[in-house]
Amino acid sequence: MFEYMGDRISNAIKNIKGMGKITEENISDAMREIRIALLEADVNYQVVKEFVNDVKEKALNAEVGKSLKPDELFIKIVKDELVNLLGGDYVPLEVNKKPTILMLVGLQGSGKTTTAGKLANYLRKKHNKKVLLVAADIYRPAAIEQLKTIGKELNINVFSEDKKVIDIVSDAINFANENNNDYIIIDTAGRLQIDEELMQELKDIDTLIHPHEKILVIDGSMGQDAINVITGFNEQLDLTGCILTKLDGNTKGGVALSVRHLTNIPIKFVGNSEKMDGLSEFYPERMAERILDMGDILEIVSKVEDVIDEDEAKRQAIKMKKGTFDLEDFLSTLKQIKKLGPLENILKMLPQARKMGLNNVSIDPKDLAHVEAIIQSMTKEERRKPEILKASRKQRIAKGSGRSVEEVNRLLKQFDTMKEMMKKVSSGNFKMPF
Ligand SMILES: Nc1nc2c(ncn2[C@@H]2O[C@H](COP(=O)(O)OP(=O)(O)O)[C@@H](O)[C@H]2O)c(=O)[nH]1
Ligand SMILES: [Mg+2]
Repeated sequence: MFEYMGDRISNAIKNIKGMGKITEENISDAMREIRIALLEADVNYQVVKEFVNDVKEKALNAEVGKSLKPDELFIKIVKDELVNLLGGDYVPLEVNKKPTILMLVGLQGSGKTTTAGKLANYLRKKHNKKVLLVAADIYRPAAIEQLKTIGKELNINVFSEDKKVIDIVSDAINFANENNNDYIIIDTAGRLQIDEELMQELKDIDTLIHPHEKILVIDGSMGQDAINVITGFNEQLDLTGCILTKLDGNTKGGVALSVRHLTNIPIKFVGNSEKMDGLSEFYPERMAERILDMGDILEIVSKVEDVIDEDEAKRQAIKMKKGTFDLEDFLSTLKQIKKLGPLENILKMLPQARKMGLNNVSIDPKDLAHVEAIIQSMTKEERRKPEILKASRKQRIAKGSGRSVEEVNRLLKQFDTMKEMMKKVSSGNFKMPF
């Protein structure tokens, strides 16, 4: 998402490099590129116009000081304005009531049921909450089944009854109170278009139970129409936030840049895969940095923190520093890395990832599995002291792992290179390649 737009903007800014100061003429090309980039990403026309004007005005009035060169200053202004456009501060989810009630609304197919599961998973993992999912989309039997399947997959309770929606939700609240649930997520029905009947049902639920969060789930790939949908729901329900789904792949994502400015409704999360962990908190600052290819280290850190065993990581870091990191440690690192999910997704978030071509790297999970198989076929002693590996041992390992001797050699060589690099990094002699 946003990659193409980000590249265009970054390129435009590059041209300002080397110029002594910011003048209307110096930045006019960059301003035009930014304007086109935003329009192509399907950002609302009015929003683009205001954004471009704001950046221009700020840039022309800015003092080029000692610390920032004109291009750095300009990029800072663009970044700050992007952050503004994306909504300024991160607006977290209400989590402190007991039970906190969250109602998901939206058109059919926008991703409500999937997002209900993702949120339940997130709340349990991140906030340690005991969540109850409520099946309130009763018009399509398949919808209830879908939520139940998700509940089973996540091992999270799904409340469902053969009653009217209003009765289901009030029974669900009683059930949650009796069962010590901290959080209730109501998966409501959607329509292809906003209609009276749907709105009335949602308003009835709202009046009866006053959910703490009323979140619109919206397909982020649907373009400008999304704004009308958001406004339509908001007029009736006074939304507390929205979640943009399907922002994976090549989605243009311009909606993300228009929502806050046009509707004042905060984006709380974005969905970026069909899987249950495909949900990210929406931090405007991090998003702006990703658009400008400044990377999203904090998101990486938060992912790593979720899955990595901290003590083990510390132990390994110390060994890396000392240069005593061996294949046994490498195997344990590999196992932890695997928990992070596809590596491509992590590489993409590194600073200058696009410049280094890391956004298009594809890593075959099989390669990692082969590496693991090879190391596993070694004895403990061999893992600790790879230098004892001579021809006959290598042959045994190749046989045991079903790989070739060449592959065993390649792995050993890569491991040596990696060890060398670690030493450099920890001794401070390592320079990033840009
Ligand atoms: N790629 C992708 N697909 C999603 C995402 N969220 C939902 N989907 C898919 O969109 C389709 C509709 O989702 P569903 O939750 O049933 O929508 P609902 O009708 O609003 O409940 C399903 O095939 C989901 O797997 C997302 O963030 N990314
Ligand atoms: Mg559904």
